Amino acid sequence: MSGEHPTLREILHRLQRSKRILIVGHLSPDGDCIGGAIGFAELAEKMGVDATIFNHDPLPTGLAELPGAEKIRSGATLPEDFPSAFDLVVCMECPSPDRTGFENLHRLPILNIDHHRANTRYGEINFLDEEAPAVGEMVWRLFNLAPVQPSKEAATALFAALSTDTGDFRYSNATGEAFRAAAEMVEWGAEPTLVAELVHQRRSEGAVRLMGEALRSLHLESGGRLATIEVDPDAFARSGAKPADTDEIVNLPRSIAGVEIVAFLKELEKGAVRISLRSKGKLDIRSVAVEFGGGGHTNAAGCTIEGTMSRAKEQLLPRLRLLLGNAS
Ligand SMILES: [Mn+2]
Repeated sequence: MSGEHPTLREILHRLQRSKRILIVGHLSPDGDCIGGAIGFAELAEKMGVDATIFNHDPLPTGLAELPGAEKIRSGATLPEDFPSAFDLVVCMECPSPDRTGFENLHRLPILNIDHHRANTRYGEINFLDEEAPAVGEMVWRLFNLAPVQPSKEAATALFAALSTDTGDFRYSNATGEAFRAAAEMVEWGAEPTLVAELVHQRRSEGAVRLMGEALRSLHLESGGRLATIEVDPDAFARSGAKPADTDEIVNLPRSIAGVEIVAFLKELEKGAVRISLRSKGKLDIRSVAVEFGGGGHTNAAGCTIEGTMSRAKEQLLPRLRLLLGNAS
């Protein structure tokens, strides 16, 4: 087994040597980690391996209705029969083990599946590809080689992974390969319309009202190239939104002509500001997130800054202006 760059065949062989695997996604699971996990679980089951999906955090509204998601369990601590009932852990798009929210995963061998650039290679096997548009696409590749056929359910889950991570095939990672994968998933029975409904038409009233609260804070600067938008605990209280109801807010300023960078600042409790960053084109927003202890991708990244909202902006905005300055 080559730990450095395992082949798809080596990964399938390692899976086949297992009897019961535990698949774990990252905190605040998203479409890619959920869809990738559902797809991988079916691949394992069809190869005769029992699979359990267990996340630290519950599924977001909408994606919780994805066929297959009903099998996903969640909890603050690992299942009681861990590690004895399992012989392999599969981490689905976790750049480091702590992103799972669990400790002690290392009591079992780990298969580490990820497409983040800064993955710490913590697995016995590291199936890593930073060029991959989604981990769902990486699972699709495994299915293509495996002697089993994915069901309509697995195909839809993998399509959900791919379409959410490519922003409905709008981001720069929507490569020819991504479209080829999507085409095959649809041929396997994936339902793009269902996925679009679950992703875009399952918001709570509070989530939409929170968008209104956030839009009132919208601020443009640097000649309209940099947009900030924010929500604080009062905005959550007024709108009736939950902490997870913020997915779409960072995208609102992105629709404005001329905006190249968006910073969405979310203060859930006094003293810490969670920041989602988005950029267009070659602007590497991840480089800024990393400076504040965060991570992500070239055009989508995040970090947390301790302190008040105004203090967070004082630290963050000069760095974003610098990134824009270097690009112009
Ligand atoms: Mn992903």
